[in-house]
Order: sequence, then structure tokens, then C-alpha cells
Amino acid sequence: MPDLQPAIGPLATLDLLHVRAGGPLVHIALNRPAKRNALNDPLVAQLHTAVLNLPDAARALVISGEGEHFCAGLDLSELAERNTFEGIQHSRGWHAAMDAVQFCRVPVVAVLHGAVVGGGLELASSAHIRVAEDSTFFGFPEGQRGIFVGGGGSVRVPRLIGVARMADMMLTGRVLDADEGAAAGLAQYRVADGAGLAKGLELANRIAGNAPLSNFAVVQALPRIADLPPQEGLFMESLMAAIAQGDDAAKQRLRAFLEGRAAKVQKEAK
Ligand code: 1HE
Repeated sequence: MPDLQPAIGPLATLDLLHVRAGGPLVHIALNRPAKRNALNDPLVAQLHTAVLNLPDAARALVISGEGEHFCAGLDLSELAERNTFEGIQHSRGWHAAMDAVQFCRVPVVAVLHGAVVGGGLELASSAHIRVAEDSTFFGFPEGQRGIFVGGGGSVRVPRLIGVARMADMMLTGRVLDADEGAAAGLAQYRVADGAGLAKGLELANRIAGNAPLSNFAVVQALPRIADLPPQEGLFMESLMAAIAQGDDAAKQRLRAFLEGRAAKVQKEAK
């Protein structure tokens, strides 16, 4: 596992984030623990900047939160003064930042603990893989606060758990614990408290070992194909498959397997 060190250069100037990097891995931690990593405008802007400016060597990214919670969602203290048009601009700013996560140059693993609520769940749902520690709880308090999701949650979360579950969470304030969230589709991995970051980095390290073009196809093509009508999706799949398999990395890897030099598919060790 690569040794991660505090990032240097522009990433080191982002005071609301802790950014560490090593080898092919980058770890960004939201660093506003006194406010439970609530997403104010500067934090959203810094996150956006960070994911657009990963070191050239980066092949996978882990996002987590400092302190007792992953993220308490929108910073509610910023909300009161906005008028309607400012509200639209604000939401579009979040969309740009969350899109930058979802369509990041490299796959993104979110490590979740404590509150993953409102905009925090919108951020988590922009990642490609979510690891939930025991303490994790998922909620959409927007209904109780008199607002609506604005950071892409109504687009991304129903694709993970369905419209009915999200509607339930928003209408009734239902909070899902880590197991319920994982069973519903909000997390693909469940780990004990304190074990999330190691698991997230282990997954990121595995991801970083894939051919970059395969990872690119998963991050960029897969969600777009899933949103297309079937015939258009199948056509785009053929194009993406041919592009990936024409790459040198694919040729080398296929040759390695055929010559007995590559790992077989094996059951996961439990
Ligand atoms: C905050 C926020 C916040 C905490 N905005 N300041 N999100 C919510 O409705 C969630 C609101 N927060 C909570 O329910 C709780 O704070 C938590 C369950 C997340 C954590 O509880 P706890 O007991 O660990 O912390 P705390 O004592 O409630 O909060 C500590 C401080 O963080 C406190 O400030 P302080 O100055 O009094 O110390 C809180 O005010 C502050 N804080 N959460 C602002 N969210 C693009 S649209 C997205 C729409 C949404 O995300 S709506 C959901 C908003």
C-alpha cells in the first residue's frame, strides 16, 4: 500500500480539506469537523477545485470526513439570505462540483461514518463506491427543513435506491442505519467503526491497478449508457468496448493471461 503524505502545491492551500497523496492514490478529507463538515460555499468550491486538480499520478481517489461525521449536508446558516435566483445559482454550483466527483478523471471511493445526510448523501452518491462504517446513518432532512435536495440527489439517489425509498426518506424523515443503507443500495461495503479508511484505500489501490482506460470507461461511459435507451446503449457499449480493447494496456493484459502470467478470478477471502 502506498504511503500517503500531505499534498503539496495548490491542493495544500485548500484549508477546508485535508489532502494526502502517494503513488496512484489521493485521499481528500472534508475538514470542517466543528460544523460536522457541513457544506458551505467555500467547502464546495474547494472540493470542486481539488477533484479537478488531482496530481498527474492519481489513479483513484478516496473521499472521507474528519471528526465524528462524514457530512451534515448543506450549511443551513447560509440558506436564510438567498433569494430564488441565487438559490438556482447555488444549486447549479453544487451540480458542477458533484459532477466533477462523478465524472472525475479517476474512480472515487467514499468512506462514510456518522451522519451522511442531505447534501452529504448527495456527495456520497456522486462517488462510484461507498464504504459504510457501523456508525453511519443516512437521511434526507430536507422535508423537515422545508427545502428540497439541490445537489443532484434527486437524480443520483433514486438510481441507487429507487424513487419510493428516497420519497419515504424525504417525506417521513426516515433515517437508515448502516446495514439498512447498505441493503437499500447506499453502500457496497460495510465495515466496523474505524476500519473505513483502510478499506477505502485498499479498494482504491485495487482500482488503481486496472488499466486506466477501463477505469475511464466505467466512470465515464457506464452511467451514460445506463441512462440511454437500450439500442443506443448497446451501440455505445460496442464503441467503448472496441476502444478499450484496442489499447496497448488491454493487449498486454490479455497476453499475460493467455501466457499464464496473470491472476485468475478467485473467490474473495472472507
Ligand atoms: C451545522 C450543520 C448544518 C451541524 N449546517 N451548521 N442538514 C441537516 O439538516 C443536518 C443538521 N445537523 C444535524 O442534524 C446534526 O448536527 C448532526 C446529526 C449532523 C450532528 O449532530 P452532533 O450532535 O454531532 O452535532 P451538533 O451539536 O448538532 O452540531 C455541531 C455544530 O455544527 C453546531 O454548531 P455550533 O456553532 O453550535 O457548535 C451545529 O449548528 C453545526 N452544524 N450541522 C450548519 N447542516 C444542496 S441542497 C442540500 C440540502 C441539505 O443538505 S438539507 C440537510 C441539512
